[in-house]
Amino acid sequence: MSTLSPDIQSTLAQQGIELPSWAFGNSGTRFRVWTTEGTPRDPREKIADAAQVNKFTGLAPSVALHIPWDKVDDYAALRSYAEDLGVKLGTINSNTFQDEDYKFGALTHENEAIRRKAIAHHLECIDIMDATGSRDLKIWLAEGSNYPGQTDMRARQDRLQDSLQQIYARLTGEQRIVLEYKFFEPSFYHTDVPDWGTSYVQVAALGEQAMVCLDTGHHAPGTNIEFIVMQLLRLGKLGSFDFNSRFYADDDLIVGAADPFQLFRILYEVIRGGGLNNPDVAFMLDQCHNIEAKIPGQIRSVLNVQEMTARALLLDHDALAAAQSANDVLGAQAVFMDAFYTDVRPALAEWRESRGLPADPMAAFAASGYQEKIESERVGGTQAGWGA
Ligand code: PSV
Ligand code: MN
Ligand code: MN
Repeated sequence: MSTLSPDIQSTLAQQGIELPSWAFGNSGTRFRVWTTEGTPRDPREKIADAAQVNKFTGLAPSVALHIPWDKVDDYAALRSYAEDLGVKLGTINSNTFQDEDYKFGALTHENEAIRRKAIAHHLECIDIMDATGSRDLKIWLAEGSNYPGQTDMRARQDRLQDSLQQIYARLTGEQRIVLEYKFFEPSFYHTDVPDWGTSYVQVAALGEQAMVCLDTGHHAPGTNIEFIVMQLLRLGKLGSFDFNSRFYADDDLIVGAADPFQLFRILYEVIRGGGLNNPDVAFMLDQCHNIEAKIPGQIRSVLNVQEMTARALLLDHDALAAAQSANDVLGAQAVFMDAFYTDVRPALAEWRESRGLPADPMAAFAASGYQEKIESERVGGTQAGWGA
């Protein structure tokens, strides 16, 4: 067991991980969307569930919305509803992947009317950000092609830049665009923003208020993700993370579940690059809980991030630097692995109690009766979910 120094404790106290509203709705795969009892029926109920995660962990102070899934008439009212529950509204995610018009593209479409419609959707998202007080507009584009020769990939890059420029021009004050990349899916041959390099090139041409969003599930198997984290931090262009874990494709499983060591390595580079508690780097989850309970699934997720952060903070930087500069391969690796293998759970439980939080948030939530309450109250109505 480790003890956490006062420095580590105060660093941990500032950690905040944004939750995706869609994690609380029903989800599934292309084969079936599973239903669960007590699932939220509207954006308010999703926010209420997210507030529970924050209540039991103190780690999740904001909730990201997805438009139009979380469309409401009055965003200012939604904002005060959230704030009354102790959470803020965070990143606004645009959605150009469920409209028939966007079958062959949205911000890259060669038909000007369709491209204008997609740009208008993003401008509407920025109007929403004005009302919710959100800083970030997250853009993920489901655009690309399935067959070689199907489309002019180069012309699409030019149209994408033009569309992004029009959206960027509408940002006010501190608002930002974060452009998310993904190597495949739903297109299988080419994707218009497939990798961090393309996202970087597109946002660098826009200006300082445009950054890259790194979703941990959006890389080819075997990719060294921490290298990308290092590079983007080095370039001052890492805007946000979408955390989740994967075994095969974009599985959207609980962060740290598939490969805790990878999460540790990423967080080490975040710390090394000054990104932890750096207001320019937003930490978000992008997950779906298809078969497990959703609120505990999110509690488990933020605790996983906190545990790997604490382990990465324990790393002895001086010893590592000394071993590295002596080219002591095994010595450097031992220093690195010592931190990774340190069990921080008892120390974090003590730390939580000292801050008036439950030592075991999973058990405290289970004992709270909240799940039983929503299961009995939220009967009937349309259950909100991925795509609803
Ligand atoms: C796409 O796979 C993605 O990661 C984007 O962030 C979307 O907005 C999100 O999933 C929600 O489905
Ligand atoms: Mn994502
Ligand atoms: Mn994804």
